[in-house]
Amino acid sequence: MTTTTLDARYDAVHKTLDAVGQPHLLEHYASLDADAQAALLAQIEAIDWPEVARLIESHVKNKPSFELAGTIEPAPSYPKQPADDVQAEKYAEAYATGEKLLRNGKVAAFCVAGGQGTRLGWDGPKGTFPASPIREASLFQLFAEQLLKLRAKYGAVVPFYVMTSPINHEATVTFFEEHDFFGLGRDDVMVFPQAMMPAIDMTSFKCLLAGPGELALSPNGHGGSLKALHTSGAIADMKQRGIRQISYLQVDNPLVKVVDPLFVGLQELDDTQMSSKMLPKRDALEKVGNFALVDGKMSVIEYTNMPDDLAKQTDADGNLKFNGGSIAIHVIAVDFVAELNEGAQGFALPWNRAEKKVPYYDPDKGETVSPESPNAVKLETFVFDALPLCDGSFVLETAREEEFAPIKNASGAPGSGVQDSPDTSKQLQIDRAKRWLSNVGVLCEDGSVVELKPTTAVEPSDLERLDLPERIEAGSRVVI
Ligand code: UD2
Repeated sequence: MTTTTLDARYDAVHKTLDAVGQPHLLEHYASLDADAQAALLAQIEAIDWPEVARLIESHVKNKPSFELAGTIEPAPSYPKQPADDVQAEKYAEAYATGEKLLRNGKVAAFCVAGGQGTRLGWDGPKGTFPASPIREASLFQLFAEQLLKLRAKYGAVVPFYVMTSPINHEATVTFFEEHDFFGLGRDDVMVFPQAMMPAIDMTSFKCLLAGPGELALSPNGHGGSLKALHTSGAIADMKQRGIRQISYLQVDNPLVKVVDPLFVGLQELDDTQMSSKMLPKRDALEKVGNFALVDGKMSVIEYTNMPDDLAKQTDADGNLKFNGGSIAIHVIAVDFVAELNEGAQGFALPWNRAEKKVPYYDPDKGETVSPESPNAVKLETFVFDALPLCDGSFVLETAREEEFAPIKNASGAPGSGVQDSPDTSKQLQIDRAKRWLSNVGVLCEDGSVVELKPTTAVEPSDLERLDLPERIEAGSRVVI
């Protein structure tokens, strides 16, 4: 029975692959045992082959040149601090609205953690990386602790959704299980994998095998989250819980506000569908997306697609014209994701091409070879490309030192100047903790190291009325 089913599946898969010029993927099929055969067929069946064939023509055989068509203007943004009394009133109302949503259990947190984190060189899902300065708490733990604090403050659960990829899914689930879901409760954490795309050889235009019975696959980009939220049942689960807004974060930023009442409340008040946080760029070419209105539509132009001359343009005062950098923090309406997926037309985000070194199976050598230079094209979609599909979207400026301390690159030797590393992130976490404590009168001497647990404070006002030390002495290491 099983064999007949496998045979039937093999025939169907073979036909599909033949039609798109990729039958070599089954070349070693006969040498595999039944389990491996079934696993290979399952991998192949999960892929939209006509789409892959189209993309090979458009994005592999050809390098699509990114064209900035239409009018491109800097996107307006809400300032960090309200500009006048009217705006101050609006911010206060938005904050209160966000808090009400939290109290009524209408907000979910969603972390995209399907990336491969290759730059960091950490052997495991990035969320398991020890990120905090003293406790070495993992990124997942730091986010979970914020959620516990929000639960304590508002008396309602903020469910946590985590997107993995098939590559790190099991390791992520095991990590949460080993840590007893950090006290959040298994029922309020949902971990689901995103879809994958095959890596395509740059010269033969064939999809690569990682082994005789395995495709070389990689996650389809965080844009894949908008489909995965639907196919995994996460959106249905959110609807059932009455969730209205999704607070979207990347896995790499320990200073992110997992839910910001002001941000969520503004989206509710403005009745927008997907909105973003931004900070002024460090310099014209900082590796963050650029907010722009393209033909009047809110967009992010990724740094890799932003022409240098446009990035460097200045206004009459000599300030960068496109100074709004995206830090990949969004609030997304549940209804928007549902509409995208349930709409009669379906939806598609543009694909991005990246040339990468992808290990591949060499049948002559009978082994997997690691190339020394890029040999393959990987294809990804980006979540921010959903912004132009929105009916309404705003940008909220935020303070870099308060909300952005990403961990992207392995720390260099002291003095090497590597940015966005565990070392730079820890320093930013310490600096913020000291700033918050100083504001409530704690004297933090130079040379002290302080870690503020998210269960103690998710914002400065949480420290008021706490029993805190008067002074933290130089040389001491204190967790509060
Ligand atoms: C991202 C943004 C950049 C800026 C910066 C801020 C993109 C393309 N660029 O740059 O504009 O906002 O962050 O820190 O996003 N991920 C998945 N599945 C995937 C690929 C990525 O879940 O298939 C997750 C990944 O786990 C991480 C996040 O997306 O949480 C960002 O991925 P990245 O490291 O590729 O993005 P980066 O740092 O180049």
